[in-house]
Amino acid sequence: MSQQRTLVIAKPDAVRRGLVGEIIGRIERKAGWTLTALELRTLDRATLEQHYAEHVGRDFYAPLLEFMSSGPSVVMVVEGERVIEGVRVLAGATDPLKAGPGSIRGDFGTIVRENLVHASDSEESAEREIKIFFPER
Ligand code: RTP
Ligand code: MG
Repeated sequence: MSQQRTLVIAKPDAVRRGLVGEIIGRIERKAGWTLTALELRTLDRATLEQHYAEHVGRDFYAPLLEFMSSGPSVVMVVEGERVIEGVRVLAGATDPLKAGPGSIRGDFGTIVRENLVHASDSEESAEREIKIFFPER
């Protein structure tokens, strides 16, 4: 057993396109995974600067923050067996055209930036990111 927790964001494009139910449904149906926090929230710049600190200086950083603050997101914590790698697999590759069919990005995305979902990429990132969005946990 490898119980983990991860931070997942259904990004503003997912909310605008009515794909939140689809995304949450795929997560919920995985054996042994549980949603332990969930909030609809328009992310402010200060929060996003912390969250995307690793990308400061990249050419996509400014447009990424603009996009991520462009409307409400659904921010969640999901707990369960191998959930960190598991949600990354459900999401698919960063570029939706390179994400396999059956993945969220592969099935619904075309644009690299507007790729529907964020998921923590390691235990360290998950703990860091959960603290940013749900400091009480
Ligand atoms: P995420 O952090 O959102 O789960 O996605 P990721 O690990 O697959 O991708 P990452 O490299 O961490 O990039 C963060 C987000 O920035 C946007 N991006 N745009 N070349 C580009 O225009 C570009 N590259 C990345 C995407 O929204 C990506 O998810
Ligand atoms: Mg990332």
